[in-house]
Amino acid sequence: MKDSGSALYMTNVLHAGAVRGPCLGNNGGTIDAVNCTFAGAIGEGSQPSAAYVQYGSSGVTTFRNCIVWGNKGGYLYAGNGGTPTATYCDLQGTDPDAEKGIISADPRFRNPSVYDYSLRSRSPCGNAGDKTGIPRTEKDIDGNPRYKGKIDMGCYESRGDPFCIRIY
Ligand SMILES: [Ca+2]
Repeated sequence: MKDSGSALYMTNVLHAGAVRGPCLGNNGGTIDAVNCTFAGAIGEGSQPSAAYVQYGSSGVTTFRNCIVWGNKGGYLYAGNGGTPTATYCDLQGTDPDAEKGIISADPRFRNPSVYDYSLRSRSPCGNAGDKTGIPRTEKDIDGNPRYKGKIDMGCYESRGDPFCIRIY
């Protein structure tokens, strides 16, 4: 997905398993990504297969409550100037920054091999998002309430692992 000059607001988007090019690119546009998950880009093709590519210095991109993890070609790539802004995100290959809510830890996806990027229990992304401006009625990508405890990073609000009983 590439923004060439327009304004794009995206929320609760799962971008998984891209085989060619970046998950998201910005060439002079304004992108606001909230509660999105960018994961599993395979990295074929000639373009940098990063999760995000900044093509020029004029584009403005902000990531908030997003997970960027497991993309073969890299993560947030600002090749031609301009730097995306990220707060309350889990970013692979980035130094954690507690002041900005940035972590860099395995998000504990449930089963990426079958494109299940929901969160397991004890995910570091659980309850780690920023609720500013997000309405109480907000739903996640599956239509489940976003406000379950504090809000999570990524497109899925975690519900915890299924309850299991071990029978001997
Ligand atoms: Ca939560």
